[in-house]
Amino acid sequence: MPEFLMQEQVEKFRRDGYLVVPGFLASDETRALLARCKKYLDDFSIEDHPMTKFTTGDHDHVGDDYFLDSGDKIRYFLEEDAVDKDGKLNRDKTRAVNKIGHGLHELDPLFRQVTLENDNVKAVIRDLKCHRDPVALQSMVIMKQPEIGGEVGEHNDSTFLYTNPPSALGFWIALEKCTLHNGALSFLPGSHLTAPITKRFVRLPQGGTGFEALPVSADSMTPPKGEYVLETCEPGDLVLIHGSVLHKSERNVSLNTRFAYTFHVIESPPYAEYDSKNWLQPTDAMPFSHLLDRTSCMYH
Ligand SMILES: O=C(O)CCC(=O)C(=O)O
Repeated sequence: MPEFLMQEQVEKFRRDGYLVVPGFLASDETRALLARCKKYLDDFSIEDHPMTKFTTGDHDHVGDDYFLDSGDKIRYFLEEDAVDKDGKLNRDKTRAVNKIGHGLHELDPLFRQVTLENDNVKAVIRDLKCHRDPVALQSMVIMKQPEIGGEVGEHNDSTFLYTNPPSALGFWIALEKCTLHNGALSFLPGSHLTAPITKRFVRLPQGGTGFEALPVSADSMTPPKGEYVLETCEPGDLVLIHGSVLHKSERNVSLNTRFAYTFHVIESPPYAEYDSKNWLQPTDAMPFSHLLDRTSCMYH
């Protein structure tokens, strides 16, 4: 018997590659996280910022140290359309940040509490039975600012958080209402079973980041079938995202923000290998935190 999810939810996750879990966080927890995000925006010092942008598009160069060294820090990445050609913000800083990452789950007590210290997170991981010794490796708040919140193109998360074999699992929690107009997530159900991981996001030897092709056998290249399903969410809803499922989100064309908190979990050695090519590297001071107590890893 699952501990937190219902059996039908576990089966739905296995079939579709994602699952919406309504009301995962209580409304006071959700409100506290949202208030914390707003405090980060108020405290943001734009004067010290290298104007780094982050996009998951193939052609954008995102390889600067501000991004690559953000795994054990709390750093700010700007919406592309918030920065003029001369590098100046064209709006208030609190409406210019696209995301904050990638060490919130380690460094901020509130985010730590809902991530590493959350018994429901641990129970969900045990329920899904995808990992034996899972670690949390990154976290972000994604803001999707009004009118300019950038689209996130079709992708799967194991491309960006690659292990061999692939093992990424995303926890994505709506902190505000997510609608058709402000960039709710949409998914291609079942694509985690048919779409292979064809490339991985790596640190390039010459500096910066790029994509490296992965060997994929011709017979595993089934073009994904079906249609994208939009998943609108209420504040506090959790979306579990299998690392291989294709998903995306559209540009925020509304006047509302769309704040969400997300963190990712991967399997650890000897069950999966995480190598030095990955853009995100653990540091001695901040290794990836194990989520389950090691004796309970034998649970599976
Ligand atoms: O929050 C979004 O709009 C996109 C999130 C996403 O695709 C991800 O976390 O993999």
